[in-house]
Amino acid sequence: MRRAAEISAEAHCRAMKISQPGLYEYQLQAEIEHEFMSSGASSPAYTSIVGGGKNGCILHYIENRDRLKSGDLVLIDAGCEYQDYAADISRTFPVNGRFTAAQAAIYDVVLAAQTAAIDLIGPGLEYNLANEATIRVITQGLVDLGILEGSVETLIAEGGYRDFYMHSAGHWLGMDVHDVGDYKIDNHWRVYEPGMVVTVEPGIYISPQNKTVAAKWRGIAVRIEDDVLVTKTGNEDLTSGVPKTRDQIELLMAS
Ligand SMILES: [Mn+2]
Repeated sequence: MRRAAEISAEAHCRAMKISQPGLYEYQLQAEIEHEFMSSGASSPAYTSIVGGGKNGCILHYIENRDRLKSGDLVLIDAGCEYQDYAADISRTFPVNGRFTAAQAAIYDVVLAAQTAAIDLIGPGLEYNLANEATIRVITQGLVDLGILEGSVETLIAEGGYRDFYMHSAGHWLGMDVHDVGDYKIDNHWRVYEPGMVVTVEPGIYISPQNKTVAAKWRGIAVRIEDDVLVTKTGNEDLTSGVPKTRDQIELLMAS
């Protein structure tokens, strides 16, 4: 799994470095999958998602046939299968290498949510704490940006964030990308044990048709996903080989 994660991280770096306006989404897919298999992976672990601009709002977008535009983000969810084990990484970066102010604001909320969630993964901690952390940080962030209105507590209790964050924070990862294993036992959240691997993948998706938000936000989609191993003392991010802060991404893309 460590090797599957390394290869997949390297492939995402390759996509960032080669990205430019005018390429087709499938051309980034080709770069990613070339990197997988030339590094010894047998195949992608699932159909690669490469969504430029508003296509990132479509959660399982696999057409990958549109042209990438300057000023848009591109959301890539792709991981390889190596010796029967899967990796699963998402990164979102600007097609032209520079985040706009609106994209940066959304990006930083998603990254803060992911960081908060990873901090809550470790032996003895309940599975759902990380998910709850992503909901809290994303809801607070959307309120701070004026995208949601009202009290954070009420928006969380009533699911007011779900127009923008409509999936949960992750899943077990192993020989299958959505690996076998219970999330609850006897109606109680499972507790992490060393050796488990889980994905952490919060996102914010602002529909291009959403007239309740200012025009500058519409069509922005960001997901950040890493593969996290539970260790005896905490956790280890197996996919840290691909940058995820805005500065790191812009630096890599400029190189
Ligand atoms: Mn995933």
